[in-house]
Amino acid sequence: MGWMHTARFLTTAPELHFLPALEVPEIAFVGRSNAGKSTCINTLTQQRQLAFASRKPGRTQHINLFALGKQGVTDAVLTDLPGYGYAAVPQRDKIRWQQVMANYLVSRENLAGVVLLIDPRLGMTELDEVLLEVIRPRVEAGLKFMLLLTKADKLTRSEQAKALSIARLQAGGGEARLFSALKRQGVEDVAQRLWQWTHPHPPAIERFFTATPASNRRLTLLKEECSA
Ligand SMILES: Nc1nc2c(ncn2[C@@H]2O[C@H](COP(=O)(O)OP(=O)(O)O)[C@@H](O)[C@H]2O)c(=O)[nH]1
Ligand SMILES: [Mg+2]
Repeated sequence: MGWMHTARFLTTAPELHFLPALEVPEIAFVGRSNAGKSTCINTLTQQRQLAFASRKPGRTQHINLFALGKQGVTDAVLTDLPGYGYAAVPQRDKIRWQQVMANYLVSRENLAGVVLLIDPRLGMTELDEVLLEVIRPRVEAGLKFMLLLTKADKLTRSEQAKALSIARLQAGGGEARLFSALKRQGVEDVAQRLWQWTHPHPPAIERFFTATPASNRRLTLLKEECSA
């Protein structure tokens, strides 16, 4: 989907309060390190330099924002949150990072959706579950949520089906999907969902009545009739 390919580096920050306040909807990608997050973002956006932007020294533990939108007009933002659970990271850095992430997920006002990436061969880890708990109140209040099972090419068809049904239960209220960067499985589907999350349709009646000048006149008449 062309829209995702418009992704461009916007900014980077060590924690939430350094990020610019934005009006456009934002979608956060989260997951443990090695879950396939960079590969997924690169595949969806078809841009290798995005992961490169995130990998620059000093930015690996940062929140990185990428702007989306055609003709240079930003209509949505992708957030790349650093991966968690990497064993080699010192304990105090882990705790600091968990706080940065929790703060972002709880407080970012324009956050419209969260994509949680899971390697289905490992399943959900304790930190993934903590993250689910952190966002649960916002999901209940309408935040979009998707569990993305990465590296699906490493599973047989029956393993994929099993992993998906487990994930659907775990996603509690959200949705779950299979994804493979290698086989390009789920790429279009995920891109389309992210578009829908960030471009909610107006109610059907508005869509119908605002289609043409003639239908605009009908809408005006209808509104007058209703208020009469
Ligand atoms: N087979 C396969 N390997 C993948 C896929 N996505 C990522 N990987 C591999 O998994 C490892 C971690 O990926 P990466 O995107 O760096 O994970 P991140 O730490 O979550 O950003 C790398 O060796 C990738 O090549 C996929 O769809 N299929
Ligand atoms: Mg990465």
